[in-house]
Amino acid sequence: MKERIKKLRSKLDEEEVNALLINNPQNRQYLTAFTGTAGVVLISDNSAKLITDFRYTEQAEDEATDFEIVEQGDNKLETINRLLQEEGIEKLGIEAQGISYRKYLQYQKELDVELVATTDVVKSLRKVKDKSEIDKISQAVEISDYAFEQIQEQLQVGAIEREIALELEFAQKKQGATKNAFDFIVASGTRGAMPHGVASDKEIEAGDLVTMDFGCVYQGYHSDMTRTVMVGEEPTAKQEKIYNLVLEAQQAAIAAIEPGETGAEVDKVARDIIAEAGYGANFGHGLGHSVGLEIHENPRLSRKDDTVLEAGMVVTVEPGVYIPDWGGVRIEDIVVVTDDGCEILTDSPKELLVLD
Ligand SMILES: [Mn+2]
Repeated sequence: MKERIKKLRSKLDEEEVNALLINNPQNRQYLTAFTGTAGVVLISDNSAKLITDFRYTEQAEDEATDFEIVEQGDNKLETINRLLQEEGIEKLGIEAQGISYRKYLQYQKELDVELVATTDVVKSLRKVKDKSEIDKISQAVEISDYAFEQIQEQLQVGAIEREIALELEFAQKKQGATKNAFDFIVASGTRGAMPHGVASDKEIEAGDLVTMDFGCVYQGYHSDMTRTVMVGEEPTAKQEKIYNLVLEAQQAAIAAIEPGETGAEVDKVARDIIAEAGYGANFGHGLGHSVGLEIHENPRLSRKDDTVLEAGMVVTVEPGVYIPDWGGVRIEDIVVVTDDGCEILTDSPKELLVLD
């Protein structure tokens, strides 16, 4: 954590503030290693403090070993104000996205400092993951791979989408996941045309393509994967064609990922392949997003993101084709950008599985 504190301190001048107050829960965990759910971080040139309440002080002492733990009194803002005055802080950076407008008004009233809104200061540090973060993401991905292997036996004609989602959750939690990464998508048959069709009461029918998009949280870090499989029957020519098109686009995009490329350039590789086949209008979302302490982080692999990729960034690659009244296909892996390309963390097979 010392390295992260140091990097953040180097931003104080840039932001023209004497100290930063961090409210965002993921930023708090990133900086301190504290996994409790309440507390604010105060970082200046001379100190690194974690202010939390009575319920958490012991846990904070254990986890946030590079921080001075301050137990807040009955009035948290009074405690913060006292710390600011002790250090002679005049300009305090606050996270524009970390607090509500109501809180902002309270800060204005109770803190005797000038407040300076900052944007994405900690988040910009989080874009490139270090080894310990990549290890945790890899573990989360491994848990999801395990769940995908387990679910194949239950993916059969007559299974209910919601049951499949529940079994995926059970398999992941049994392997050590603490939470679901999001509401799982299990979309079969024509429902597959909805990119975000969360699991419903629909029964899976023979000849359905079934898209499952799921993930878990392991030690704070997320996995995210999508596989589309056939159930009950061999694929029709069109099902096979669309599947292979999405797979080709996905593999080409992965092959294009390396430091120096932008998110927009990588998105274009997949998008051009799908568009040339005549399905450009059926791929209506970005190619991928970063993952870490949050499920959707920046940079994105998207037409709108010109961020240059760097080694250590961890992104999903998830092209899809969605055809109304027919169905859809999406295939998603997580990759980590390396010095000369990328490494695919997701290990599940990608050829079209026919399950029965
Ligand atoms: Mn995703």
